[in-house]
Amino acid sequence: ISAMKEGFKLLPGYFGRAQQESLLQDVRDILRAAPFYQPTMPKSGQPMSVKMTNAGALGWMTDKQGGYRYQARHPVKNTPWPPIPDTLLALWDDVGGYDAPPEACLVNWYHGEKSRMGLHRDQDEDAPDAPVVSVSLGATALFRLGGPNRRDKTSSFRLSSGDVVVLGGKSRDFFHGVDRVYPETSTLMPSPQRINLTMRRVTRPD
Ligand code: MD5
Ligand code: FE
Repeated sequence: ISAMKEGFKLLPGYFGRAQQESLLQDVRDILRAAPFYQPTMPKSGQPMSVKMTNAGALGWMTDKQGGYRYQARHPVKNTPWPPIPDTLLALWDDVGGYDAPPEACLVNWYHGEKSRMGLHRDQDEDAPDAPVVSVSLGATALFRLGGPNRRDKTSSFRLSSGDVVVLGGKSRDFFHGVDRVYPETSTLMPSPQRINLTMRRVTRPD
């Protein structure tokens, strides 16, 4: 691992099968209160190939009119997001190394072989010193991590069901994306579905 990737941590198989199933049930509970919605890109209105929902006091969202932002309510139901599951709060405490709790848990649903996420940076948070903690469930994904500039060299690796990624330090600001999900790589959900849970601190703690 290069010095550039300092603060990036991959914890393969952090969650075993039983815990993955329990987390998937937590996601189903989130979906009852906050179903997946179709995010669209700012200005163009282009639909993303990933569907999203959130848990926590704040949820990340995007639409044509409002652009990227955090808000306290589901964009379709206009109800507060459900709470972040205890298992994920415990994960944050275990690996986050940050005093304040996460405020947002974004749920990304890769629901077909065409689902991907283009190279981007996570820059909508006001607590840049806080890490990002993510959990992968279901189909294996090809993940790409670059540097602080879009043109920086990238390295790719696979994220499998149960893997945890912690982005802290400099890597917190690095370009990253998901190039593809591989079919028939997990029996947790019908192929080729992948769910990524990403916890973030959004506001600066007092
Ligand atoms: C995913 N999600 O698998 C990806 C990667 C997102 C997002 O990028 O913004 O929802 S999850 C791992 C991750 C998250 C944030 C930053 C970095 C990796 N990173 O800088 O490498 O759905
Ligand atoms: Fe991201």
